[in-house]
Amino acid sequence: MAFETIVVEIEDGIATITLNRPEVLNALNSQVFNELAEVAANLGADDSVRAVIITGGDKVFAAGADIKQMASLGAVDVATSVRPSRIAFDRLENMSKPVIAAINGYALGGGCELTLTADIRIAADNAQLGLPEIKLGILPGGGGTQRLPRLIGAGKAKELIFSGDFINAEEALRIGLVNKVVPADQVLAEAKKMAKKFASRGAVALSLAKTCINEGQRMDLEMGLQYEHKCFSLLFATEDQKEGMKSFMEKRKPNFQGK
Ligand code: CO8
Repeated sequence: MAFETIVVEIEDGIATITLNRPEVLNALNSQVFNELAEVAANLGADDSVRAVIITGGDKVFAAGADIKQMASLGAVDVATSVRPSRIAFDRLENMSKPVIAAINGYALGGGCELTLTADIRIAADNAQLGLPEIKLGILPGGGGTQRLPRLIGAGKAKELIFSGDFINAEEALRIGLVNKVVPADQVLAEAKKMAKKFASRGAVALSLAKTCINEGQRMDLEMGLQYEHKCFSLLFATEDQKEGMKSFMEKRKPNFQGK
């Protein structure tokens, strides 16, 4: 997979997508979104890929959408143009495998919103996260007003969005915006360790668990419980369920095949 604004590496079933516009702190322009949308489709369809990591490298995750590209747009341009960011973000969020954001340095605006499409966020102790769009006279239009309150609650989300303030990794951990904070030089290693653990689990069960959680957030409790019950029942048609329970009774590790 050859791209210009991202680098994609696959090793032992774990794909790592690295944003690659260091000269502008990985600002996300339409080319980045198009490439992310394409790679998300490719990796989503590749059964040999069991988990995906998205990172900006060891200095910065992403300082937001590309302000220079947005500055001259009119309302009609924004409203009517195909939203490659929406396609990219939806595909990443709905990928049937775990996605982990490994965050070093700034994750701001669209960069922070990109991390919200991931299932798990691991931050460096030097990370700074925030949604500073308000200071540019706009709002977080990459899902920030929707995904952030669902993750951390409306009150904290409003504080971050109304102020535009950055918060450090420790505060991000405290409010549940990130799952884990580690020293800056260990972020990618920690993400790979977690990805490897997820990849060792039953892929169908993990994928359905992700779907239950994601779809459940769009349903009321009763619908969500019914949906969960259908997914739970379905898993009893898989070889992984037979293997998982057999291995327990035989006191050995399961050997899941993802089917
Ligand atoms: N867009 C374009 N260029 C950027 C961006 C950006 N978001 N951020 C940094 N750059 C560029 C700078 O212009 C600079 O380039 P140059 O050397 O040519 O002047 C280079 O990157 C280095 O940046 P700084 O010199 O500013 O570096 P500092 O270390 O002094 O400051 C900061 C780092 C604090 C991160 C600062 O660069 C900054 O405030 N950046 C903008 C942060 C921001 O406001 N982000 C939100 C953008 S709007 C947005 O994301 C909307 C998303 C919703 C719609 C899109 C869907 C996803």
